[in-house]
Amino acid sequence: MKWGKDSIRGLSFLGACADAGAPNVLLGAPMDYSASFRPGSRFGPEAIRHASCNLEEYSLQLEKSLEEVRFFDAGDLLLPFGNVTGSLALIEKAVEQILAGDQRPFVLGGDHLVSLPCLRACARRFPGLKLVHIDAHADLRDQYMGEHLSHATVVRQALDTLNLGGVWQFAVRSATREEHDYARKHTKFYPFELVRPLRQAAADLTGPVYVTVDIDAVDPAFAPGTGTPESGGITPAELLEGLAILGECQIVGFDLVEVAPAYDGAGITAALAAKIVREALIIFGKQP
Ligand SMILES: [Mn+2]
Repeated sequence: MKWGKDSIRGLSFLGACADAGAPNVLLGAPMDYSASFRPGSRFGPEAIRHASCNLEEYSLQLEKSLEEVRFFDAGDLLLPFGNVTGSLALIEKAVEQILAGDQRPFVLGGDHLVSLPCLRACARRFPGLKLVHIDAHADLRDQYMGEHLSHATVVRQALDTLNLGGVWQFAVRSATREEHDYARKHTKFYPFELVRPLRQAAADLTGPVYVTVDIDAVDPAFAPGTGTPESGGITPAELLEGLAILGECQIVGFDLVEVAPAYDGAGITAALAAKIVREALIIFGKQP
């Protein structure tokens, strides 16, 4: 597909360049029809881009600037509303195209199910791909209300259908008993925390790694604009520190999902999300 023809160009993220061949590509996947509680994350990418206007390109924490990272903002995909499998197929095709150009995808959800097609494309290109999952929820259900394709099943689907080199889960504080049992058997499961266990796990994260961040990993006090808020979460500072630790690893794809701006009148969730995206681009972005 040709960017701008099959995708909508709206406001671009801070510091984006006009070169579609840039080494990094930001892409919105505004699908929220698998959300189990409050929908609205389809408006996440737009709100994150808008909030990015308030940021400096320079990161004081990283002592690096977004100006040192070339990235193209491909806008939001036009998805067939209500059609889950059709939307997932389009997202997968778009990410596949980014990877085929030797570019790195940075995807903005949408609900968490958008990570599945991103992972499918990345796992095909990078055999043995490892997954780092930062989320309040385990997302390990076999099905939700009879559906295997749901934002509550995404990590389970990835484990069941892709040949991954392992899944590391951090900051989880909500699961069913079945999910908890499954996590103990099949994932590297580090509930409640991020920084301390990630420091220890980073040495095992060799080879290509995909990072998915659900904004609800952060406490709803800092990120209320999300579909399934869960109290007792990590702080924004902890999440940003975690991303910096992951900078030691070979990150081949990244997504940030579940920002639903309608539940946050002050826009603090989108402000945080924009900062997470800026830091992720600086930390994981391929240099030209
Ligand atoms: Mn979640």
